[in-house]
Amino acid sequence: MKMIKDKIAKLSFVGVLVGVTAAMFYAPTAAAHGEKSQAAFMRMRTIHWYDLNWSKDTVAVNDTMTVTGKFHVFKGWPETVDLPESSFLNIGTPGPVFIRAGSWIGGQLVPRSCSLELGETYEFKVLLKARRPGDWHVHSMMNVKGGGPIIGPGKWVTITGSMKDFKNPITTLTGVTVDLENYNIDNIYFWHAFWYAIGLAWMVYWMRKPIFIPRLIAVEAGKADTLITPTDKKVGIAFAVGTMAIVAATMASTNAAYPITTPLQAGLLRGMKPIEMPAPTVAVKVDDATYRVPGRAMQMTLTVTNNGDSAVRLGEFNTAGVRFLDPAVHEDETGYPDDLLAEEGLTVSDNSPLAPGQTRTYQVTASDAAWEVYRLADLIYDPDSRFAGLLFFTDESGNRQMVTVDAPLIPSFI
Ligand SMILES: [Cu+2]
Repeated sequence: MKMIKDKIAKLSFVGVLVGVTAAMFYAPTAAAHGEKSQAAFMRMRTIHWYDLNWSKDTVAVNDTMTVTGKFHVFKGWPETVDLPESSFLNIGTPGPVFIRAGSWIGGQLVPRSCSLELGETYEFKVLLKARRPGDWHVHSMMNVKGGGPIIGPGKWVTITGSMKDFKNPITTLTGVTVDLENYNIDNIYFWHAFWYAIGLAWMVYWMRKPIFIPRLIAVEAGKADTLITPTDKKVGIAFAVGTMAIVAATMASTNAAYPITTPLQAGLLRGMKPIEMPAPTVAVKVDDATYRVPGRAMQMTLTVTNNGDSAVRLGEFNTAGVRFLDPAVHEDETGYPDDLLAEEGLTVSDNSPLAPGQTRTYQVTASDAAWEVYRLADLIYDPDSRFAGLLFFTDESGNRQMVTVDAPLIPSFI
């Protein structure tokens, strides 16, 4: 019995070793950064990012690039995510590999949090300045207070050059130009070192003499008073008065050196300007929607009515940043991230032009590895099996119009 136990112990130890070693050598390149693990229904039912454009995919240190696009705030916002009354337009990168030189929603600079309205569509732009060389996955992103990060599509961008060359000059209202990259750093180092040294000096002053046992004995023998000499008292007073004097004097000298300072600027920005979206001329009703488990596709039955005056064809279905296209109708020319772009992912039963006034029932299949890679297939684990997305219809003159769809998504099992 003992021998068997020992064997099991040995074997499990070997097992643990093998496991740990394997884990050390297994380092997959992460292609998405956080969004995959979030609940699929939340990604499909919060913010829809579209018309995204990354102005460059290679940029030198100190050069700038922009991330632009639109986002639609879905009106069927999930209960567990607070309403986007206090939201912050962010950019998802691993630290300041870029700095955000500016960000705008509807043409307004948004360095602070802002209020977004459900059902509205906004235009945004983020100006990035390259700082650290490497290959970085740059996401558009919205932080919602009480909700968390809502991560948009990410695209790989390469920064070339050397971080040593990075400069971040800014001219203050007092007319001084400083480099924010290292402005005031020496001053911070100096004052922290200075006060740390004074703290050490105070400790060293007392540590010159034995610290613990003799003092303990002296206190217990009732001779505590002998431990603090008149010189010690004078030194104590010198430290106390000196500290106050230095604080007062340097506070005055700092005020003299920087006579104009303002408090931190903060506060919610309200009244963000949405895009005036034209009323869609195509009406879409989702009759049913299903997805196979396991599988890489979802199917929808749509009843589409064209109320416009030009024939339309369905070119794209977009959900959670994944774009399913019918290449006969629409081809992407924006350099959209490969892993999120299903160039031939949209199959429509009859995608011939839908004439004005006509109604037709479409069988639509959106199919791509992205459905699985981005774990939209994990909707099966979610407590709310509903999806939402954007449909894009293209008319005869090439104009695209967006229609939102939203319906239950029912699994079917093989
Ligand atoms: Cu990423």
